[in-house]
Amino acid sequence: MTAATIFALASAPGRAGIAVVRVSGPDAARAITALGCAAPVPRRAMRAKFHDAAGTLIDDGLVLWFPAPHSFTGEDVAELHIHGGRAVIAHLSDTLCALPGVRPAEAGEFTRRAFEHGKLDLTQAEALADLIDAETRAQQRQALRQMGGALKELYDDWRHRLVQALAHLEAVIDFPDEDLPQNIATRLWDEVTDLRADISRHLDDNQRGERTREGVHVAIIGPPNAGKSSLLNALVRRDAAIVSDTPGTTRDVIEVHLDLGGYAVTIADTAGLRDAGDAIEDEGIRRARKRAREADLKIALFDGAQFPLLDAATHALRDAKTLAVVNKADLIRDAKSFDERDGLHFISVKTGFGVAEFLRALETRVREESDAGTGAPLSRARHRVALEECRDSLDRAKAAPLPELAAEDLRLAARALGRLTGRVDVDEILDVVFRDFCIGK
Ligand SMILES: Nc1nc2c(ncn2[C@@H]2O[C@H](COP(=O)(O)OP(=O)(O)OP(=O)(O)O)[C@@H](O)[C@H]2O)c(=O)[nH]1
Ligand SMILES: [Mg+2]
Repeated sequence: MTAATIFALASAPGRAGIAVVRVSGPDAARAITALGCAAPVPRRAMRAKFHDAAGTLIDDGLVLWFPAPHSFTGEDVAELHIHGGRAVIAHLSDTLCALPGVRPAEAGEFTRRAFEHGKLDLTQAEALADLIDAETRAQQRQALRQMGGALKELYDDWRHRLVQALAHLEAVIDFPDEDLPQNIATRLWDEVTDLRADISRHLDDNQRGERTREGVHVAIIGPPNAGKSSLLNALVRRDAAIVSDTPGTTRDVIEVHLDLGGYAVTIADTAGLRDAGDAIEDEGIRRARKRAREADLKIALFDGAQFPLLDAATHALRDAKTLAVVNKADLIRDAKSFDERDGLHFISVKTGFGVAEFLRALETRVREESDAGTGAPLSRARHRVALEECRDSLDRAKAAPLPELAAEDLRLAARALGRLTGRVDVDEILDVVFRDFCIGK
């Protein structure tokens, strides 16, 4: 059965200057002819008047023709540029839908076809989705790098090395009496050990890629009335959280998203830490502590009205992932206190004192938690799971009592890598065997 020809609005829905409708599949050429367009020159924007079956004008626009296989999907693709009005888009969609063999595309179907035609692998397809969702520069950068094949090349290379090692092991098993190169077993296990080390290093990246993609989680914690909600509002420049001089104002976790120096950050304002004795506030404080535990970074906010006293419960939560800040610096008379003592940042949300410097420090920490800007960090939990499975299989292979069992584990390891890029085939193992050693003649 031949594939259906699919079409969809490729630009965002709604009113716009221009809308782009993409058509892909074996009937794409017939579809544009049916719309009344002359045969277009490949990859050239051509002026076109689109008509429906009754000959009524739909719109005056452009058509771009990408014949297979040199198109995004690998099939014949036409891009129809029309005016972005609802009536025009609906008229064109209805006309296309009425053509035989043509139907609306399902979600992700163009990319799926591109994958099926080998135009991109799974990591590139994921990167394309990430690029469309990217809201910050760092997310954009990471998605572009991955779309360019950074992860694909890395995983394909590992898989190639593994398949090679497996082929050599199969040779040792199947042809023990043949004239195999010397030390072949030692060499293949050295290669497996090296590969395992490479995978471990990649996994052990402190989840930078995932953080860039999903955002760095920052929790603001501190005693009641320190100005946590005021700081949150200042960061997002709007009244996201209620501020009042009543201690215990914030009870639930309040989350806001912001772009900090190009990095996606989720900041959580939490209930002030104290022995409240009030069931609702206690629950809020339990949530605050939970959020503090789960956060990538913490801002421990102390109340400058109490300074030099630092709240003990907050102080106890300070660790390497904490930026310690004293707010209400405007109430501190002794300006000498502001010397960077104890790693404390002094700010006043009220007057703006020290806030810009603190933001820069926060930005630096967020950058450190995210993608370092080079290399190809793994960006999804799916990658992590598959790589951990691969590493476990390699460990089992190394510990296996029989070469046959080791080979099975290496096969599982290769399959885990194959799942990452969406390529799982076994014939190539045989190919390598016969290319490397002319066994059996
Ligand atoms: N003088 C001074 N007052 C401030 C400053 N920042 C906040 N405040 C005041 O401190 C009080 C408490 O502020 P909030 O932001 O509600 O404090 P919070 O830490 O969220 O308090 P809880 O939600 O109760 O835990 C409010 O009256 C703010 O106006 C500051 O820099 N200087
Ligand atoms: Mg608050």
